[in-house]
Amino acid sequence: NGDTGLVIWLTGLSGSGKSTLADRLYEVLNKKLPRVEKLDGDVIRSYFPSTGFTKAARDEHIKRVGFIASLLEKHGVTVIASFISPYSDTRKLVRNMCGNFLEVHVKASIEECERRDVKGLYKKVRAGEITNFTGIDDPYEEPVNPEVVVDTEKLTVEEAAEKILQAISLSCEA
Ligand code: GGZ
Repeated sequence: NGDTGLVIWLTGLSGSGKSTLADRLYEVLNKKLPRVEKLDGDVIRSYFPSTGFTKAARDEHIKRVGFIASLLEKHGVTVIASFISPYSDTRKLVRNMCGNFLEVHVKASIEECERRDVKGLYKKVRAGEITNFTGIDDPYEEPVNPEVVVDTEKLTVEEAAEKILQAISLSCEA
């Protein structure tokens, strides 16, 4: 209803479509709700380049942004958070920090993500230039009971956004 905050947490592999979906959700929700903010892993990391990719580094990063999301939520902001956030325990921790929490698994197979290779990162991984890459030589723990799953190999960005909007009863059709 615009008064209560909400955290929409997008988790998924690099190249699964999190940022694209976050951009689209932001565009739509901004027209419907008074306060919307976006938190993106790649963007936030660009300000904190010393944050690495070990479990400890990822956990600290995710807890930090989860905390920020919870503060924004407390002030009635609808937060669209997109982070690989590969570890179940850390996602659970963030869920418990927040009040209204919608976990969205942005799902695409590792083969499809590598085929897309939007940023050429998978190519670098194969060339041995990047290690500890999620889904290749680092784990991605699939969400067991996410509120929403969007399969980006089957759905368009529009359809995926619509599925999330329906889950929060803010359908475009409504
Ligand atoms: C995973 C990596 C790695 C490694 C660089 N593993 O798809 P992108 O490129 O644009 O976004 C990814 C980003 C990961 O940031 P997150 O904050 O979402 O990750 S996490 O939640 O796990 O902390 C990817 C790029 O950084 N990238 N090296 N080794 N992704």
